[in-house]
Amino acid sequence: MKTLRYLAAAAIAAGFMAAPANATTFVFKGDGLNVTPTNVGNVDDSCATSGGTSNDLCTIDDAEGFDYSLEGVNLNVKAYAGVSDFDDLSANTATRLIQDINPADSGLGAWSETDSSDDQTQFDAMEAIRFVFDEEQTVTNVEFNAGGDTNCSTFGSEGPCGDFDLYIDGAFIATITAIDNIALLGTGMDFLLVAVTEGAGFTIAQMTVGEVPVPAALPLLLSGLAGLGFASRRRKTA
Ligand SMILES: [Ca+2]
Ligand SMILES: [Ca+2]
Ligand SMILES: [Ca+2]
Repeated sequence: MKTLRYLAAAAIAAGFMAAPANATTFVFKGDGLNVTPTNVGNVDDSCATSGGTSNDLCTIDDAEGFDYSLEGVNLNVKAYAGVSDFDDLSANTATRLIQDINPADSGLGAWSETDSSDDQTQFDAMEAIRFVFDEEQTVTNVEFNAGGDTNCSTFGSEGPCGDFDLYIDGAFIATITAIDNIALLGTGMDFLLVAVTEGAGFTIAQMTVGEVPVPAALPLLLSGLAGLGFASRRRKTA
């Protein structure tokens, strides 16, 4: 039994030590920009002339959202308005997603307000952003901005970033305060962030994703455990 515990602890430790394989950083903001939508037929670049700024990109069919592809990682992003939880997501609640490229310190946002006093590009209360990957990913180093408040800490017309409800693969995880950089968001295929703070909001500037780490030593350890089990059975029956 002592050996089994030791091997199990080693397997867990190996899992924690393994770095995410194939880390890929999507930069949506203008500063360091490395992705624009691949479904170019759904890109409205004229949203720049209706209150946006040059180079901004908006969805035409909001329910389709924007597709991104980088280093073999495929991602679909959608924005929603008037939602309180995961069950409210539908084509009816989809809203215009903007990749706000200018100014350079913004990012992905929801452009849905009729209230012109609010920052239109940010995820304000009951607006949501959903990231769906084509395979399971661990999402790390998510950078948030709020207009001129790039560190999410200053109270004012464009900040702070406020809180959001996090759902991963449809399950509620926690209510989280958006800060400049969240080191680890979680692991899954489907990440939904529902903004909950009235009058505060955020854009998603960038994020790093990696395949879920599988420790190289784990299969070997498991075969070792199976071997021990076999050996102990043989001793019992002998
Ligand atoms: Ca803009
Ligand atoms: Ca908004
Ligand atoms: Ca920031």
